[in-house]
Amino acid sequence: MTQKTVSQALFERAQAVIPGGVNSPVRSCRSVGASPFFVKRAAGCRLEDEDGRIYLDYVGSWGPLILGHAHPRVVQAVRRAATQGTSYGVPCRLEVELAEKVVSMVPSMDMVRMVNSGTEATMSAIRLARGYTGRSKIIKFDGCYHGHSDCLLVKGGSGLATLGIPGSPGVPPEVVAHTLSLPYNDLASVEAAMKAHGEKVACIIVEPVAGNMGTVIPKPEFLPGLRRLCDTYGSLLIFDEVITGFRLAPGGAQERFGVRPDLTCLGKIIGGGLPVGAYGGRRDIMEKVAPLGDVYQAGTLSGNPLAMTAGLAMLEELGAPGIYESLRTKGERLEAGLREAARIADVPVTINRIESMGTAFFTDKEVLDFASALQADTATYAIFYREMLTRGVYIAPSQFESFFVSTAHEKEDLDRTAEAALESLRVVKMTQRRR
Ligand code: HOZ
Repeated sequence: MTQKTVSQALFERAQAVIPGGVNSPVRSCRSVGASPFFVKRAAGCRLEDEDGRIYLDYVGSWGPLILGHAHPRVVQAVRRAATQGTSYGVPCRLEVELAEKVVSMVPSMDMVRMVNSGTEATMSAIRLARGYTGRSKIIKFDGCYHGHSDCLLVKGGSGLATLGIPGSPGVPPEVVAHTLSLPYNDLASVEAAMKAHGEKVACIIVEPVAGNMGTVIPKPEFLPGLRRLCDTYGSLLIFDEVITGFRLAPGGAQERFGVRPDLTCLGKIIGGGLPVGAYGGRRDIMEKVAPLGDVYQAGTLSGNPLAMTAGLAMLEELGAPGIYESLRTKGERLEAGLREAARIADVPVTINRIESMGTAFFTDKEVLDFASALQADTATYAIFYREMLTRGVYIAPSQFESFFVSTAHEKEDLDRTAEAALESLRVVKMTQRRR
């Protein structure tokens, strides 16, 4: 009888006291027919599990760790802040400094409010859009995921796509009655919906590059088209830049694509690996937020000094010359390695990548929206995931998530990943032949 690994033993214990043994569903690894490994420590682009196995990490805590794990500057800042107290519940200097930094980096933001997660940011931005416009309807896109607040749990990506859950019990139909979900990248359908309901639409919320149905890149006319339609009908455009913010460029997707939303939601990188979210935008809209205005939103841990200092250290570090060029080059190298591996192993793969994020979909078709993402062969992805893990490379345990390259990934790491991909894809090919 083989002995249980420490991770297996921990997972057993976890399942007795935590639903599914995990605090967020995708990491249960169910959809890839695996069980999770438990992390002991992490540094740079590597994770070490409780059994002493080391993995090259392309999940990066699902996006925040653009500088890799335990970046010395971030660690030092958090350490220093912790000795001064871990939560105040009254304003502190670090909140002002991070807010100033964020407003200076994100092109469309005049003001920003800190919250504790991306979910809180999108939930609050939607409330604000409704409060500001006095309208109820919202438009979102199939396969985009904006966290787990009730009105946004319609045809969502990420865990909903991974587990095949279209919506969620517990969300009353009345709560989502005002949510319209449309195909991503399909401007004609947005035009038609706005023609029918535009005067009642408070906002259009979109991931400017989708990261939660796997990476899906907007067609050139998509984001400018959304901007135009919002202007025509007096609706607000909300960019959910929880993933793309500070990743695609210092000013996120809005800088990369030159389209200005009215409100922006941030998360992940803004917290430097600690739990932070934020929403912000035009001054006249943000002035509707309490205590200036009557749209209520609050939080005991909002503006937490440890989180603020981690975010600030990370954003300052991202200002170093050449960071984004280097991230792009690394992204290109990883993509090229994966493409070559797929070509040699003769496995059809469609790779969507932009800058340092992307997804390899197991399909020979273009992936432009949720419907085409769902055409990908998830059974093959599951084999690929397990084979990569065996070779010490950790990719997202779901076809409907993105990979992230960090500044800590070196050329050698990327090349080793390509080698692991080739070996893994050869196994995939053999399995496909046997099917
Ligand atoms: N939904 C996030 C990924 N897009 C987080 C998943 C997790 O933390 O398990």
